[in-house]
Amino acid sequence: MQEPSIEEDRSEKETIISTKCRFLLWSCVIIPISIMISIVAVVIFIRYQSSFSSNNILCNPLKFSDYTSYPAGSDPWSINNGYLDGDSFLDIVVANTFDPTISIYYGFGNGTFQSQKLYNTTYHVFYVAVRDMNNDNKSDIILTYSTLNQIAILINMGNQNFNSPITYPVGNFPFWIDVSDFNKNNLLDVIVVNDRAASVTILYDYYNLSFSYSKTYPCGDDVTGVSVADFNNDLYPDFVTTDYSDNTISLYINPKNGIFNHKKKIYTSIGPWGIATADLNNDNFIDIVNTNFVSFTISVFLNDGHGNFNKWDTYYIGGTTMSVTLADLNNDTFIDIIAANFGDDFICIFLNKQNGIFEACQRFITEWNVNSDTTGDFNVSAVTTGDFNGDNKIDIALCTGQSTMNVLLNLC
Ligand SMILES: *[C@@H]1O[C@H](CO)[C@@H](O)[C@H](O)[C@H]1NC(C)=O
Ligand SMILES: *[C@@H]1O[C@H](CO)[C@@H](O)[C@H](O)[C@H]1NC(C)=O
Ligand SMILES: *[C@@H]1O[C@H](CO)[C@@H](O)[C@H](O)[C@H]1NC(C)=O
Ligand SMILES: *[C@@H]1O[C@H](CO)[C@@H](O)[C@H](O)[C@H]1NC(C)=O
Ligand SMILES: *[C@@H]1O[C@H](CO)[C@@H](O)[C@H](O)[C@H]1NC(C)=O
Ligand SMILES: *[C@@H]1O[C@H](CO)[C@@H](O)[C@H](O)[C@H]1NC(C)=O
Ligand SMILES: [Ca+2]
Ligand SMILES: [Ca+2]
Ligand SMILES: [Ca+2]
Repeated sequence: MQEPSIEEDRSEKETIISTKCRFLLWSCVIIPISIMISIVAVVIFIRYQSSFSSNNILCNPLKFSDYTSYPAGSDPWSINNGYLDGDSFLDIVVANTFDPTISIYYGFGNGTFQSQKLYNTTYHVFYVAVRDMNNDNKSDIILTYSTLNQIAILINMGNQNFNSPITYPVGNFPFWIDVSDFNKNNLLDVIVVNDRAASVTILYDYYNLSFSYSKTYPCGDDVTGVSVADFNNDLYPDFVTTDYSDNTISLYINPKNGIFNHKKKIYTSIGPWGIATADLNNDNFIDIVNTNFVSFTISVFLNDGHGNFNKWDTYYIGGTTMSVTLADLNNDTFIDIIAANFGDDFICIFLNKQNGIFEACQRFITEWNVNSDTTGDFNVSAVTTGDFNGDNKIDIALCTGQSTMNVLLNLC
């Protein structure tokens, strides 16, 4: 009876040992290995999450035609588009900073344009806006006469004719324009940044070719850009500026009478320049994008739902950048970002991941360096968007330091 007992004892011991072994095996080998594998898997997943999710983004990567190039005047600095003659085809207007002209490219509606038609203005026009100022259903042109401390309005007379520019005094070195109706009396108001006066001027109530009064509001140093939008959803237009030397944006909320009194200073990255506003995450609150000339980036501020912009996301461009515009390029109802690279020959497009977070820059070449020098003279100074060939896809037009205006058609 001893033997079996010993046997039993041994087998019990073996059982205990084998249990211990199994315990050791699990605790010292399999569990740690599983944990390590899981960690590696999670890291890989996080690392490539953007590329997994990008599979859901339409037209990713985007496709555009090679650019078509049109001559412009000397150093075009600003571009915009609208319906400038009687047809339903978009036309493009460019401000030639080192010529006393603007160029208008009348569209054929198929993505091609007539060669530039020049209109006399003055030297050093740094911004061009398009808007029907006198409510006759013909789009007019508003310009900054930057070294004359004026803005100018060209009233559309039809048949590709404009009246001679009528000028209005503003502050020191007007640099950027937006148009709105801040006091909601159905007369348009023009807001102008005065770059060398750290202020904006609002010219109120355009009627019968004149404004009825104006007011000036302080901003940061070397204020560069302005964008008007209703940030707190009270149906009154507010505005935001980029303050280049202060690394801030200045936000003014409309106290519902069109007269502004409280500036909110928000820090952004280094050398804020261009600015644009739109609802980027489809929550019905307007968000802000600005380019940062010095840090080669754009900042994206998402509205917290109360008109507050407490943090920003940064996206890298890889060159000095001024102009930015917002449009849905892949028709998924989420607004994408198009930024011009002034220090190089490409534009950056940031596709929206459908939540206000963006993919990395997709580059599109916009101008070969035709003089084959290496000084970067192909600089993309400004960019605008519109459906230029009537296929319901938003196309891109831009102007460059090579004195060209280039069109890229969306092939999404
Ligand atoms: C666009 O339209 C114009 C004027 O009708 C025509 O001359 C030109 O060939 C067209 N171009 C294309 C690419 O269809
Ligand atoms: C534009 O200016 C040029 C040079 O000053 C002049 O020759 C030309 O006649 C002007 N054109 C118009 C339409 O005023
Ligand atoms: C305004 O002009 C456009 C063409 O530019 C035309 O299609 C539209 O019918 C006009 N609207 C009115 C109210 O006249
Ligand atoms: C428009 O302005 C002109 C010139 O300033 C003036 O003579 C005219 O009476 C004004 N018309 C209206 C309707 O205010
Ligand atoms: C192009 O940009 C560089 C800086 O990025 C600047 O030094 C150069 O003057 C610019 N060229 C033109 C033609 O604007
Ligand atoms: C864009 O989307 C809308 C609605 O989802 C659709 O009706 C339209 O055909 C699309 N346009 C293009 C060019 O795909
Ligand atoms: Ca008009
Ligand atoms: Ca007004
Ligand atoms: Ca508001």
